[in-house]
Amino acid sequence: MATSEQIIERAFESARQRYADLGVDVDAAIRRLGTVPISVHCWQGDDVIGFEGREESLGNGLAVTGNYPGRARTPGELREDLEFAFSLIPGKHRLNLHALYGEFHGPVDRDEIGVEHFRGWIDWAADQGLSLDFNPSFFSHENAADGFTLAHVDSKIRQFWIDHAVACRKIAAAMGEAQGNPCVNNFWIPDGYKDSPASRKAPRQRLIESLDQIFTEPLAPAHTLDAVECKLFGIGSESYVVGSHEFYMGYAMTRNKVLCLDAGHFHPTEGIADKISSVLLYVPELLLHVSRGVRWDSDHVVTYNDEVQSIMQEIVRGDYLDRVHIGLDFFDASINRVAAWAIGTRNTLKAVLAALLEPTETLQQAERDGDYTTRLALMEELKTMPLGAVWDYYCQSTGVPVGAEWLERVREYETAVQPTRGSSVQVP
Ligand code: RNT
Ligand code: ZN
Repeated sequence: MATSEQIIERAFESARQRYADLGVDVDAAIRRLGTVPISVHCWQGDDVIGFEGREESLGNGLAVTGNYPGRARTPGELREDLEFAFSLIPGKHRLNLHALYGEFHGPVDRDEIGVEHFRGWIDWAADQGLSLDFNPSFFSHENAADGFTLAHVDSKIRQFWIDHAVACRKIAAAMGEAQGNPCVNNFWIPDGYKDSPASRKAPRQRLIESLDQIFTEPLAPAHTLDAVECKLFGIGSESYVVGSHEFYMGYAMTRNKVLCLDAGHFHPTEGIADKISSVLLYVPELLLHVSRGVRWDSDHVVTYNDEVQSIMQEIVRGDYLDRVHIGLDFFDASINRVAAWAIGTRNTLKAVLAALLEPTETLQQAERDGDYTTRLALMEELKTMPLGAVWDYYCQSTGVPVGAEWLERVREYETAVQPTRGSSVQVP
């Protein structure tokens, strides 16, 4: 009787033949997939709480719902969960840290943080062979309590956040230097109004001034790249967000910054896939926050849906894999948090694989020839090609669980490791 490994291999052999018939080189697609890092966000692991010892819930429009047991409460627990999550995900990826995840050992305000608070993460990442990305944290803090930070009317508050941002750029540069590749440092600034502003202009003028101050010091692009993330609306900023798409599109273009597009930050029926080929005409690189909004920017776990498939198709069809940093941004506390990472990251990678398994040249030639019949027919046939067989083989050959086998591992982990954790916030 054939072993399950042999069954996977046989299915792969026949899938490889089916794709070859369409002119697709499956081995080349798998090799390319192995070079695509996904920047996995640390904050799914603990509901965006971090290690500052705060007890209060999130602020500034971020909302996490659910109370699934086993939340990581210390850097050690978070790393333990991440190591386990990465063991369920094929390929080599990155870890995206927020500033509030430093190891502070006592009260350290956001404007006082330094590389020393991230030494543990840098060492751990080196040990794991992982690279790091970073984010200043402009939320869940008394200086952000009224919904404004870098665009605040009070110059002292603006200065506090400028100092935080400058400190974060130094940390990101140190991470990049240590790992030998740029640490993408993403700026999301929540500032906005719940109700109709009397001046949409003034906060934008203040924000651009604050940002220009923050970015005065040029840092080596080999160490860190600054990214700016736009948003249309949030909880408590329904009527106006200072850092809108137009604001940051212009900012990134004129200041040579990476633009960050979050899949949940636009009108509910607006996707980010169509934007990629436009913005890459004007900005050098893009950062994506692959996420899933359900009716609003709800940050649900990424599923293998049309939106994610279109995003990856656009990246591959446009030959943009080297100019797009693929990051994740979701937080769900109603399911096992490690499973959330596994589901969202595996789906993102599966969508990259599907895009790499398209006969791109054939489709684009048909289009150039005006043969839209072939274009549509092939795109539809591709939907039922044996992607799953190639994905399973990729998982098997990289030594990670095949199919829903990863869920069994999560169940074991859930019984062996996570129950030892209480539910309260613990100061490390
Ligand atoms: C919020 C933004 C932002 C955050 C993280 C925690 O709407 O999407 O990226 O989710 O920085
Ligand atoms: Zn985001």
